[in-house]
Amino acid sequence: MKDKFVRRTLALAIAGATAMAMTTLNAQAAQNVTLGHTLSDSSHYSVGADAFKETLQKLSDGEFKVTEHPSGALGGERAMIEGLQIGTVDVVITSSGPLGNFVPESYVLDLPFLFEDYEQARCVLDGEIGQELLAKMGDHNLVGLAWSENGFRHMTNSQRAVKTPGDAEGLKVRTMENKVHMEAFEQMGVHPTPMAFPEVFTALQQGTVDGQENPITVIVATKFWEVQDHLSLTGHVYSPAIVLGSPILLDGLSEEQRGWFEQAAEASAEATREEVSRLEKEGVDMLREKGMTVETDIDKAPFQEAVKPAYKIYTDQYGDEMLKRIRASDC
Ligand code: EAX
Repeated sequence: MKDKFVRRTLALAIAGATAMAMTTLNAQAAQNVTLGHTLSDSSHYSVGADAFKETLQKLSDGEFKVTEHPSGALGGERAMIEGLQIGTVDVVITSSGPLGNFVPESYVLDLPFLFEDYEQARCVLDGEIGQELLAKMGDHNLVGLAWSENGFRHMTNSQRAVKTPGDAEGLKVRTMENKVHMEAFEQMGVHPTPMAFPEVFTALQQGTVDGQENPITVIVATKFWEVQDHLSLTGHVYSPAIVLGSPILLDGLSEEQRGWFEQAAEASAEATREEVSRLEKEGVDMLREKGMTVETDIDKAPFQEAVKPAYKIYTDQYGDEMLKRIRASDC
């Protein structure tokens, strides 16, 4: 009798322990993927993060679980790219802003007035040139998963309406930590102040800088209307975004698993581009409603002329091969 009781208790205990072990195993099987970006959870990057998450979780049948960290919770874009290299972050959606510091080949994309419209930019990035640049990330301890999108950048400031480079002269403008952008703005006569994105809102609020430049998407998602009165649709540069992965995570995966990450990044880029296109249409009206004055009728020629020396500075340092190929492409 006593024996039977002991045996039953033992059997129950073993069953319980096995169930617990199985639960732990299952929990371990879902590997967490940390995804970071600088924009709010209502932004086009967040739409892209959702698509990444859904696609990866679905393709891997729950083997990977994605946690999104928006609003610069993991730091600015430069810090997050460093995080990918040392493995503290797994996936980052970032503008090309600080990318050239790590992968100089990407600077060509930051040249002002390089692309005429969204169609051309997307076509180049999706084609041979874009794919080649994506593969280059691998030479710099990063994994290029897909080109996504931030949008054409426009200038905002708290001081005055800007219609010509002359109007912008003397303004203190926050730029990304990107030397091609900084040189271009310097040529325009503004005082470029490089700064990580998470610091920008406060810098504008406190008047450390007069203005900044970003696509409609970012101006909307960051509520810059609260600290900026004037918007000029200068469209001075196309701002690509990229979905980057950490080699520390991705190099350890099977080919199949890596394929899931690539497909998730492509789904992310597609969803983001759709959101950019939508906001490009609706965002300007919304910013007007929020009280910004919007200069839509900008003659781009004098801006283009003003930033020309940036091309020479770029080609002197990096050559003109890539630039020529982009210009000669069918896009
Ligand atoms: O990637 O730094 C910037 O202005 C970027 O456009 C922003 O972080 C979104």
